[in-house]
Amino acid sequence: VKHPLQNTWSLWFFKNEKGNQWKDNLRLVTSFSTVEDFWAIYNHIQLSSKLPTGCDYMLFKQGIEPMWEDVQNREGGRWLLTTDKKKRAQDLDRVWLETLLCLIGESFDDASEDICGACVQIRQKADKVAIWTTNAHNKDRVMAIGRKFQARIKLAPESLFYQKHTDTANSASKQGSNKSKYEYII
Ligand code: M7G
Repeated sequence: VKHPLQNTWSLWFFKNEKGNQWKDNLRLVTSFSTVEDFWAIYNHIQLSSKLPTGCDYMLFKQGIEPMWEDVQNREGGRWLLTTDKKKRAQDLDRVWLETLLCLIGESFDDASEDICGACVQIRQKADKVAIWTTNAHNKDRVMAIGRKFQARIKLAPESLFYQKHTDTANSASKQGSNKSKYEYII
């Protein structure tokens, strides 16, 4: 008999095909709701560190699309971890797996309700791992999630920032402005 998870989770994949709209490059891979199905999928897909530049994996609760526009994300934000390229080989896959286990294991106590999902993004300059939460104003839950996340991934404290999706979207649309605004820092 399989061991049920508290939530059903959907795995998404993003591949940067130039000329397409961002949403057209996003694919729902599969959904799962047991521990055994999680490992079957995890063991079947490519490790993050082996993906080409520009690709993302996203793991979101079923029913929440991995985009700012989803009603569950609109008021939310993300704890963002930017990983040192030099340490990628040793850190990225470990950090992403730990992130996945935090999510499916509901590791954030009551604050687990605020979890929407998580992403890993392979980029030229620095890879990113982020946990998305549903409401940037739920400060207690946001902080509880951030602290737990930091403790679980065991990385340097200065590297974790929380950013509202509205601020991420704004700074993305303003050309030349790469100033990032952060709500919370651990
Ligand atoms: P990114 O892939 O999150 O980071 O965003 P990157 O700059 O390191 O590659 C790149 C671009 O993808 C953004 O500037 C947006 O144009 C688009 N994009 C990313 N996200 C997460 C969304 C989203 O949730 N909704 C929409 N409409 N576009 C997005």
